[in-house]
Amino acid sequence: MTSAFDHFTSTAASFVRGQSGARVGALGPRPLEPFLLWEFEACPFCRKVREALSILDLDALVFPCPRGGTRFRDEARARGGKTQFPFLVDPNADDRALYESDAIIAYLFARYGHGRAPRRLTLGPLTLATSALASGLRLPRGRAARPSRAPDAPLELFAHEASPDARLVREVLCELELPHLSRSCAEGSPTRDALRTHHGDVALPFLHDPSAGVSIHGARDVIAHLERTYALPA
Ligand SMILES: N[C@@H](CCC(=O)N[C@@H](CS)C(=O)NCC(=O)O)C(=O)O
Repeated sequence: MTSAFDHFTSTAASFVRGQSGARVGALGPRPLEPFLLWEFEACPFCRKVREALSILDLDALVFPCPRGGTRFRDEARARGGKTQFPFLVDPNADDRALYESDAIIAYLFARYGHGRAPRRLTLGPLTLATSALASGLRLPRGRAARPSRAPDAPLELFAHEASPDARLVREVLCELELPHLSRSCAEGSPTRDALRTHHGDVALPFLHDPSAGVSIHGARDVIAHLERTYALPA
């Protein structure tokens, strides 16, 4: 299901982004509710926002909108007025809706961090070029929708943006348009301790699927579950 090539290119993708999102940074006020995020894995603009969420240790309910997707794209357009990703809604601020990755990142660091975003996210064309290169290393994964059936309830993924294994899982969640609560678990995140308290010494990525009543860790087993449970023949 995942090959040595997948692991190599996913590791390379994290490398070209300087491991951005592997570690939690300076935190500001904590939101009560997870953000709502419409995005897709291979989108370089979306990656920047996902990195910001990992650095700020913020959770988001993710609605994957790959090309050709039918499950959430219309909803995103109806809610925000445009078919453009990333699209973020903050339920902690009167459902404030934001387009434009740089504006989203600036908003998140101003409100939930200590003001300024780290340089890896604010180098303009260089940030975008390295993010596009990371996407290119993994093409065609995480870009186009595949036939799937919807889960009864969103899945829950404990991971962080820079984890090569988590990327492989997110690609499948994206292609199958599976909504999921992304629980930020970068190094230094208290969510890691909470996860250990509830589930023992589990490896990341860790997936809880309430519809199937299972909790699984490790990219290979998580992906096998997603493919077996939700993928439909093309
Ligand atoms: N300037 C925007 C650009 C966003 C953008 O172009 N996103 C592309 C995906 S990479 C998009 O929404 N394309 C429309 C589509 O996928 O249908 C930003 O920084 O967020």
